[in-house]
Amino acid sequence: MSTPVATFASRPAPGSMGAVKAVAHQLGAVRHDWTRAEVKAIYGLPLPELMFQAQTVHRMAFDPAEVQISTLLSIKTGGCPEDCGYCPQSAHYETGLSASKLMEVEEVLAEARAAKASGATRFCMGAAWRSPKDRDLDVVCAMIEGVKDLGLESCVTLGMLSPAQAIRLKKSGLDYYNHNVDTSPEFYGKIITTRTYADRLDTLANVREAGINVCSGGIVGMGEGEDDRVGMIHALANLPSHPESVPINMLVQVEGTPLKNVKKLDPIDFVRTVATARITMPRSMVRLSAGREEMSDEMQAMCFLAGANSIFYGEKLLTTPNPGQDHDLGLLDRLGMRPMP
Ligand code: SAM
Ligand code: DTB
Ligand code: SF4
Repeated sequence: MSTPVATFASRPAPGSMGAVKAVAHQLGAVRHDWTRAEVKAIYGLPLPELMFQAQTVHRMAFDPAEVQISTLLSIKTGGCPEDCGYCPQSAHYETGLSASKLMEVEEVLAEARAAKASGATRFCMGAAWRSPKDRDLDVVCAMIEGVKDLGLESCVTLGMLSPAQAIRLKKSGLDYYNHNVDTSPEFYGKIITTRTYADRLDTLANVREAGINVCSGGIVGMGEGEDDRVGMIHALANLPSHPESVPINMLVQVEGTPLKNVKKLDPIDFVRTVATARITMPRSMVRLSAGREEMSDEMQAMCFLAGANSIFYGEKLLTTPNPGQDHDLGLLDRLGMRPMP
């Protein structure tokens, strides 16, 4: 069967009388040479067309009724030296969060066992570090080994990594490393000043080089424009290999951070971002990540229709609330969807 080619008109900018642009691309083709104009045209398709393309692509690689259930745990909370404007864990802002030191291996494994018992197949551990110290990495490697022994997929997010640190993590059996580009290269400096976009890309290259699967996405609803959401997807989709996992977070506004009270994003723009990620990175897991606590069930359903196929499950993300497990299982049931085995 030949790959379908989509040729449709994208919408003119709202309020403009500009001519519609044609978008022609092979649905489901894995490409790394997307132009920003192509990504923008996809993002701007009439919503029914955008959703149709996203669903077509989704079905080529995945069962659209399945959602992967991941559990998150903050293994080292708060006191982070970085100044990420969205983050409750940055020491630069007064968010009322008390910093704690790295958890004990056994405590973490007890949480992993509980996550498995409640249906998670993936366990992600996050640490509020700029980068890990080598002695901390030894402890994290023991956690990863324990999580793997439970038969769970493992993911960690620990900040910037050197090539040697990435190799050390790979040897412990790590499946995925999460490190988000967060936003477009142009908007990045408005959100974070203590490290650069190039630093982020260097860590992603070190992770890839070590043979670990890459998990990289970003946050929307930070006051960025449409071009920044497009720029973020463009940056991810043009990496030498697509991240195997692409988390799309809606900003969780936290009191005390500079982004508290930024204008809320139109939910439809969130759905467009998810669909654009699905279409441009056809074989990646697209994760509907932070921000679900404030999303309606209907909006989450639209995200699944747009090609999202993973959620974080459990009452807490790293430090902020997430929907309850009963609510999530009820939602999947109402949608006739099911956790990925
Ligand atoms: N310190 C490491 C780092 O930044 O790479 C790992 C932990 S950090 C909390 C992981 C990711 O969580 C960030 O890259 C960001 O995309 C996301 N995140 C943090 N605070 C958030 C918020 N308030 N809303 C949405 N996503 C957030
Ligand atoms: C990602 O992109 N989102 C998750 C995970 N990777 C580590 C983290 C979301 C954190 C939301 C804010 C908090 O709970 O502290
Ligand atoms: Fe630190 Fe990560 Fe939060 Fe940035 S996002 S302040 S690096 S914990």
